[in-house]
Amino acid sequence: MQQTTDTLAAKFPVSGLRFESGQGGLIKAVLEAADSVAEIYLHGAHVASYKPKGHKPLLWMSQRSLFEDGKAIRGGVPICFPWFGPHPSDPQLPGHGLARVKSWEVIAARHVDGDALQIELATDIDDFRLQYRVSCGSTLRMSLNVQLSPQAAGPRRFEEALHTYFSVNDISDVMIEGLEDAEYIDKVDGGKRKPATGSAIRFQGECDRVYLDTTATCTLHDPGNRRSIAISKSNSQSTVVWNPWIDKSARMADFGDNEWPEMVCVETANVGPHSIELSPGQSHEMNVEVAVSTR
Ligand code: TA6
Repeated sequence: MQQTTDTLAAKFPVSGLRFESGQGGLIKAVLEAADSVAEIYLHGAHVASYKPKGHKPLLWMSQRSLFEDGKAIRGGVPICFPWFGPHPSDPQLPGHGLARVKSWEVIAARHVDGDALQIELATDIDDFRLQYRVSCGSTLRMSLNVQLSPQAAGPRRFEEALHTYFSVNDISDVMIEGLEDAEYIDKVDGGKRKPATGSAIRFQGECDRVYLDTTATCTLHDPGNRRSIAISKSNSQSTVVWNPWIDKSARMADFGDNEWPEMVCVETANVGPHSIELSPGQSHEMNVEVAVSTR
């Protein structure tokens, strides 16, 4: 079925759900729940915004983001799959994989847990079937289910990340708790593996760290917005923390030179040593829940 705003509205007549032409003419689903509103583009199944009632938007979006087929959206929650970062052998392939630069199909929409609205999108990449559920309510819940086709010739391995960009008042005042006991790969220092720091994360420069063997809930303290954000997860062993700071921001065309103080990524992932191997017919589901509280 050709997905247009009209055919989608007719196929998914769920109260609080509508489909609109968004930025760049890309179709987005707007989920208006009792306690929050969210926007998800079919392009990349990309959660572009989430705003709980009484709070400023939780997710950050660059003013310079592209909204074009084949290009990643800079902000919100990009889905990284089936590889994380540059492709291991072919630099011509898109960074962070194919899932975020292709259009997905809406396959379901429903009310869940009383007053939350849920939309489900799906796509096929190689022998993998991806189904992604986004639930918009008093919290934001995202579940990425990956199944390897029963017809696949043999086991296949993949990396995945929900590369969430959080909006903060000023990165210099931000503190992240939850990763004090995790070793990490420091991509700002040659990819060296480093011991756990034993302390909360604060930012005084570019930060690009893959925390390992961690299932911990992270708490992002954002005093300038008088809020904290709890990021809890399941079936994820890696957490990535990123702020590009000044120089890296200036090198990205789709990232404003002065935007770096207002964002930080805390990414729910299975990457590097935590990549996932599936046998034909097997599936894996990674989940994350984002909850805001006033400080
Ligand atoms: O998650 C952090 C990271 O891997 C950084 O190294 C930086 O490249 C960021 O992702 C953004 O990647 P992108 O391909 O979206 O520009």
